[in-house]
Amino acid sequence: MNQEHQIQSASAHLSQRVSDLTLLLTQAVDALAGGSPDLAARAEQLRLMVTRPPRVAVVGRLKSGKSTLVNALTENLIAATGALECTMAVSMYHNGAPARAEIHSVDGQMARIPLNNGPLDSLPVPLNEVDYIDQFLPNRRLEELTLIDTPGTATLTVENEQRTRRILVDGQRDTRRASGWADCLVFLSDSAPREDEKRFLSQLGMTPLNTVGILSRADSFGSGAFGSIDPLQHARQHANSIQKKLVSTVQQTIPLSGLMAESALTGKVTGDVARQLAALAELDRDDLLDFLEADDPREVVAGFSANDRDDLLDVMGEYGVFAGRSIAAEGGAPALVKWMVETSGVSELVHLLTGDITYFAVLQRAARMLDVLDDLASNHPDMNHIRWVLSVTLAQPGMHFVLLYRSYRNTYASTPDSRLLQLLRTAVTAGHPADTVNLPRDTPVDQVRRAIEEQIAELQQLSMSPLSAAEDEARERLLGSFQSALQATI
Ligand SMILES: Nc1nc2c(ncn2[C@@H]2O[C@H](COP(=O)(O)OP(=O)(O)OP(=O)(O)O)[C@@H](O)[C@H]2O)c(=O)[nH]1
Ligand SMILES: [Mg+2]
Repeated sequence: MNQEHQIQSASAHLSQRVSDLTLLLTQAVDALAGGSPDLAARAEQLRLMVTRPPRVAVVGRLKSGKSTLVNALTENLIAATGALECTMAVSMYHNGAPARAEIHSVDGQMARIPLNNGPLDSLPVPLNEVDYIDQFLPNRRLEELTLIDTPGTATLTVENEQRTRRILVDGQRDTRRASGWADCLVFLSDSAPREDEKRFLSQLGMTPLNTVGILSRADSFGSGAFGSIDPLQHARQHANSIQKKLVSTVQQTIPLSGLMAESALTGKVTGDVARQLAALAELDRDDLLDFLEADDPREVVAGFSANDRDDLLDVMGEYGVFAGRSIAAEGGAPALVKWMVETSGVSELVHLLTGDITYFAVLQRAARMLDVLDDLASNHPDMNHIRWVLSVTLAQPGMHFVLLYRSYRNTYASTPDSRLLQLLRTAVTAGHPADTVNLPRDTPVDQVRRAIEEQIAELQQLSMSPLSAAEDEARERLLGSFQSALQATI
């Protein structure tokens, strides 16, 4: 089997697992609801959590391009960008009709505003009374993913950071808010993340498996469009070096131009834009710089007002103008849009978010659900019913992967440099005995067995060395997992 086939079939078995797990968790919720009226109410929140599309929280520094990315992902101008007050509240984006915003206040009130064209641009209550905003839009991408756009985190904007924390950090501890919990994370940064950002990330309870890093504003990276190195290439190299530093925090770091993706995918790149750009194709570098900087660009290109030029820059950015003009001249708007989507990095992100990340997102929510059940099983008056639900749920074979993932999450939180993490990560995605020991699936079975046996022996040896409580549990789970892989080779 060639490499590509292996990858495809690997993802296919993960998407099957996503459906199996969703069914299993829904059954657990049904069983929980049968307990008492109070449990039924709690079950309702959990049901919303386990049945909705995976929810991606978009977090990052102030003005790092979070809302622009939400627009690019939904191919719709739904998230306000720039300086509006509503960019300072947490907004959740869901698929739904009619298009509307529901503004939830901290006192539990809700105000509904219809959305006709364009994003919500004002708030019906003072910002400091807003808890969060639900926004509904009939949208294909939102059928696959729901999104949480957060106000920028930065020490300069303490209130913004508090609003983000209230939903993403404190909200996690509140089961009445389970339907709002995030299942995975996109973290934007336009340079290497700072210590306070890494600390913030660690408080969100995610793992590197469900966290994607974005090196944002890649089109203006380094010295920008007019520097000696292409900014997108420069960003790609830099993303690789950031990834090396962040390997214990994010699964992958993708360089991205949200601006180019947003413009190309939301219909801003019109025939007029392409024609205007094409008119700049023959300018040399210095003339183009003059054109961009002149008070009156008509001095450089006839018929171009300062407004036209600024509008063009808003749509394309400097790099888009610089590198896109020859493409516009040759192929018009269709070629320009295609180039912008390809260069922006957005396809890579969509592929990741709608692919394997979905599996980790479902594992994350399943692990959360187990936490809730564990907690209720020791604190709720109806604990016998909950213990029954837990025992039936845990006995399902599909839960094996949830328990492995929970072990991964707990080990990551307590011992982030544990060598068991790599083994857990492999075990959680394996769909074939050979996968568990990183061998190709067509490896002779004896060789696979030997590798698994060696792994088991190594794990048994580990009982002699000092391990954290989470590592100890991880070791047990891994032993179980390798033993079943061994059984499966017979
Ligand atoms: N050149 C360039 N500009 C971008 C990019 N993404 C966003 N911007 C611009 O940066 C400004 C801020 O973008 P937003 O998407 O509002 O950023 P944000 O992170 O949501 O900002 P806050 O919510 O206020 O923290 C806007 O003017 C965008 O047009 C990008 O990829 N390249
Ligand atoms: Mg924003």
